[in-house]
Parts: sequence; structure tokens; C-alpha cells
Amino acid sequence: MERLAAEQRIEELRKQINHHNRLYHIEDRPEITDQEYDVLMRELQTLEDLFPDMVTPDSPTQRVGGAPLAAFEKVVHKTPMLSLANAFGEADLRDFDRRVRQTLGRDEVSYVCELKIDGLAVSLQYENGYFIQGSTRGDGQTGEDITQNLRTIRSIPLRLTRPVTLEVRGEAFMPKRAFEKLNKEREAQGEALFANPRNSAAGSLRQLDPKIAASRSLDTFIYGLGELEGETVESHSQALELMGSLGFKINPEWRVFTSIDDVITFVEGWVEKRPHLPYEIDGMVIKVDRYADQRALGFTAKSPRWAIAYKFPAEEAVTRLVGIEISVGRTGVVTPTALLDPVGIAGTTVKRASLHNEDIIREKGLLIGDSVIVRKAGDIIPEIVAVLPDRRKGDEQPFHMPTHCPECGSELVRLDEEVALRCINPDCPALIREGMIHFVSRLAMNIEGLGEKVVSQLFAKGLIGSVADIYYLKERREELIGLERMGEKSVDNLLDAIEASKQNSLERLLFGLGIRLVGSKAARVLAEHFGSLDRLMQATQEELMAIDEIGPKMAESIVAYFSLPQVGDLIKRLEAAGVNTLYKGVRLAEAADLPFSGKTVVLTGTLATLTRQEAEEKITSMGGKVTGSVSAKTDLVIAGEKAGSKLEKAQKLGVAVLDEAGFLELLKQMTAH
Ligand code: 3B9
Repeated sequence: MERLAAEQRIEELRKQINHHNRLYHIEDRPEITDQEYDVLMRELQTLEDLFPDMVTPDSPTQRVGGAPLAAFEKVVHKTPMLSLANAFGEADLRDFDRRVRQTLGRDEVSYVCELKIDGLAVSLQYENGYFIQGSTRGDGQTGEDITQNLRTIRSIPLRLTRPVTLEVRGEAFMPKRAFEKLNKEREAQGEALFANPRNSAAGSLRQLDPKIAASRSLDTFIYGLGELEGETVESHSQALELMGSLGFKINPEWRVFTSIDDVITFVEGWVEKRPHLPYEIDGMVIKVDRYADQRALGFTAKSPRWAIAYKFPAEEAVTRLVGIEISVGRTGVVTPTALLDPVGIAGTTVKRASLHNEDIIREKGLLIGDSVIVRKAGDIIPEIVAVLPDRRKGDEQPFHMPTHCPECGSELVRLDEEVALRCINPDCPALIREGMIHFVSRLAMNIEGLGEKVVSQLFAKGLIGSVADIYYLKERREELIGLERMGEKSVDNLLDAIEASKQNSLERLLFGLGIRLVGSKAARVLAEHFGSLDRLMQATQEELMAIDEIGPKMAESIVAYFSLPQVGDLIKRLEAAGVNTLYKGVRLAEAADLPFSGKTVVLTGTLATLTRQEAEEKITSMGGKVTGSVSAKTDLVIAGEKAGSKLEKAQKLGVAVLDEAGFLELLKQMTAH
């Protein structure tokens, strides 16, 4: 093809593709099929391959480009990305309205009401119409440059309809359906699940390899116009219209009201409609519309006085209790779990809720078949809040805890004053299976690809009968291939992961053994103190109790555990397979010059990319000490999302504060040398 013709065709294809992109990803009314779209994309790709000098960064073929980054660059926001003050009910909204009208000195005010999308706040920078940089909010002053990842989101225009220079702000999020699908895939792979769509969006955008973000069905809604050169905008509602016409995806549910009564009716109306949205919202945002009024109201240190976030009460749903399942945990404790008619709450489908123990069933007067109100505690763990006895039809059935173990049939016992019933048969298959699941779990030996389902299958098929057998699975490769969901490749990946886990430091093995009362923290203390499994096995109860964090009960439990003959055999088999039994972290006594040596650190709020335990583990492995409360002795506070009073206290005391991005950066620097 001739150069000129190619150039014209490329231009035309890009225009068409951008047009259909917009119809599909922003306006939600596609005019061509996916196949027809693919044909256009392929033709463009072919022409760009023929004439590589015609490839431009805003070409639709260029969304996923670039190699993985080593780290994200810092971005200092031109104007701070502020947060919003919260309103928790009608009274707070009326207070807000009163303050606004008082400050403005008149009664007439226009408010814009918007949905508050539960995602990750981002800032997008455009120059002459081209998307040049995108960043996270970070601490509001400084964020991270995640341009590569944001470019993969189809609703973010790479080129605007006009050559303007501006900054916009909005929310990147993962729709509920995509979140559930992702978690299903992760579960099948034995990977850690994301707690909610918000974390999965944040986790996806914090990946250094843009291919991961590209695979994650992320979306955006833009809600704020920053600096716009050369045009005047008089109100927030005008800004929303303008941003829509420039090609941004604006949430269509915004409305303007001139009285707080109408605002309240509207926002409260969304409590009912919220569960039906295809994405998560955690509230509504109310903003004074006119910019002149916004300027008159100004800002506090953290947030604008002209806007407020109305937070919804924790989402609840009514469903039916269809049964109660009894399961036996690795310690033998028998727990009832409510089986529910599946119901969507706060972004996930809830099918089960823990009932903790029999007393709760009795206290609430639960009958099988009852209608119940379900909620997610801390927006994560489903629980039954209440029963609706008025809805009973008469065919509901009482529930009785079994007297015998559902897995091995031996009689259940109640130890001491405990409420919990236990199976105390050490050969109970449930105890063995659950013990192995614990052994391979993330905070223990952390064997990827060996999740609950795979362990259960291997156990049921007789391939593993104790945790030591895991390290002899490589001799049975042929039998593994052909098990459910196990191809040749996944078997080899699994065997590699098992092999790698042999090198784990002692504390993981210790925690994984599941010694009664020994949690991951105690396991680390023990590993650090004794340095080797050998030394620990010889320790007396007195020696153990002399350690700060180890009490008499735990000391007794440890000694009792290692005196069991079958434990001795188990450890011999693990060692024979080559499993490491030494502590590999640096022992505190020798740790004087570790990065966190002598430092006291407090963690607060939630981190998106690490669990609390993982964060603690990192700090302590570098010589630091993690404590629960902030004082003048605290050296550093790591503040995740929704950090509360601890963060305030740190700021008051002048203690150094790092956000998650800063903490990850610090870890990277510290492990670099
Ligand atoms: C500096 C919706 C959310 C939201 C604002 C929102 C979160 C925050 C906000 C954005 N959903 N809207 N709106 N729907 N989750 C209102 C806080 N605005 C700003 O961040 C902001 C920042 C501004 C003005 C607005 O001007 C300043 C300039 C210089 C110094 C200080 C402020």
C-alpha cells in the first residue's frame, strides 16, 4: 500500500474505533458486534505493523504497551486531592446545609448530588487533548504515576474531542461482576482473594506490569475538573457536562436540587437502589454547585467546606436460612455455618454466614427456613443480624447440634468452660485435612496452587495423609496429572511451588505445624529466639516461659506437642525431604544494623496490597517492633485507607507518617541493599 493511502486509512480507522469505543465503554450502546470491532482493530494493527513510524501513543492499539516498571514514580499533585467530610444521616446533612447558607449569607443554594463510587481516586492529566499522565491520590499531596495501567482502561480517552490542557479527577473501579469472576479464578488457582471490588481495583492498578491491569476489566467515572486552561466554567454541573463532551465517562445519576429536603429524599432513595447497581458505591456526594459559592466557602485543612459525603448504613439484605452445615476445623472445634439463599450484598454474593457456635443459634431463636437479615461485618464477613419471626409459615425446623463428629463419628466433647464443641479424635480425617490446609496457607508454608480444594482432593484420593507427604508428591507426578483441574503444566507448577517452600524460614514451618496456641506471631518469636527447630524441641517449659511473649499455657502446649512420638516421626520425614528447619531472618541480638532496628512502628487503617500480618512480618524481619498504639516513643506510623485516631495522634505528636505507597517504596529501598 502506498504511504499516503495508508496514512488516510489509519486516521479513518482510529476515528471509527474511537467512536465505537465510546459507544461501547462510555455510552453503553454499541452499534457493531465485537467481531466487527476486532476486524477494524486488526486492520489498524496490520497497517501500523507495515508503517511503524505512523504509530502514535494515542492510537487505540497502544493501550497496553510498555514493559513492566521497576517502581512507580512519585507525582506531586498540582492542587491537593482533597477528601470529603462525612455525614452519617439526615441531621448531618441539615447541619451542612445550615453552615453553607449561613456562610453565603442567603437561603438559595443549588446542590449537585452524585454517587460516591467505591474505587480508587485518580487524577488524569491532558495536554493539548492527549492523555499524558495519570496518578493515584496517595496522601492527597503526592501520589504514584500509574499512567501505564490507566491507559489500559477503555473508558479513559487517550485523546479528547478537543485539544485542551486540563486535569480531571475521578474514581477507577472494578464492576461487581468482574470482581466476582476474578475472585472465582483466583480461588481456583489457590491465590488470595480480594476482599471487595475496591481492593481489587487498587490491587490491579498497583501492579507494575500493565498487562495485569489490562486483564482486569476496570472502569472509571470522572467527577472533578481541575485546572482548565483558556475556558471559563461557572459551576460544577457545567463542568460535568463539559467533561462528558470532551469524552470522559461521567456517572449519569447526578441531579441538581435547590433545597436540602430534596437532597435528602434523593440520597435516601439510593439506599434501596444501591444493591441493583452493577458497581459498588459507598455513599453519595453533595456539592455546592456554583464555583463562586465554592470559593466563598473555601476549605478546611483536609476537605472542601462546600461538599460532603453521605455514608450509607452497612448494606443489609433479607434472605432465607436454608440449612446449617457443621464443619470441623483443624483444632477439632465444630462450627455451624448458615447456608443461605444466595443474595447480593456490598458487591459480593453471600451464600454462607458463620454462626460461631450453638449459643448464637439459640439466642437468636433461629429455625431452618427462617427469613433472616444478613449484613457484612466490616463490609467483609457475612453475619446474621436478626430473624424475622413474623415471616414464619409454620414449616420451619429447629436445629440441634450433633452429638457426634460428622466426619469420624466419635463423640464430641466440651472442654472446660468453652462454648465450643470439639472432636478430640486425633485420627479424625477432618482434623488431618484442615491441618494440611493450614500448613500450606499463606502465612504458613505459602504453597501457591495448593489451595483448600486441591488439598482436599489429594487427601480424598489418598495421595497425602500428613503434611510430610506433600514433600513426597513429586514421586507421584503421573498420578497427579489427570486429577480434576490438574494438567501437566499445573502439576509441574505445583511441584515447583512445593519445592520452593522447602527454603522457608523456620517461623513459617512452626506456624504451619499448628501447635495449639502458637499463632504466627509466637512462631516468629520462637524461631528468632531458638534459631533452629532442634533447639526449640529441646527447650523446657521454664526456658520457654522466660521469653517475654510466651505464657505458661503456650509453653506447656509446645512441650506437650514435641513430646508426642508421631511429631518426632513427622519432623524426621520433613527433614529427610529437605525442608529447612533453621531461622533465616536476622536474630534480634545480631540485628543492630537492620533497616528497622530499634524502631517502633504502628500500623493503622487498611492496606490494599498487603495484609496486616504481611506488613508486620516485613517490619519485624527487618528488625522493627510493631506495637498497637501511638506514643511519643513511636518512630513511624504506617497509615492505610481509613486510618483514624492513631493517625491523628501521630500528627499531633509529630511522629513520622507513611502511606501505603511510601511504605512499599521504603521496603523496596531497604531490601535493595
Ligand atoms: C482542590 C465524587 C468522590 C468527589 C472532591 C469524591 C471525592 C472527592 C471530591 C474533589 N466522589 N466526588 N469529590 N462524586 N469520591 C470534591 C474533594 N475535589 C478536590 O479534590 C479539590 C481539590 C481544590 C478543589 C477541589 O482546590 C484547591 C486548590 C488549591 C488548594 C486547595 C484547594
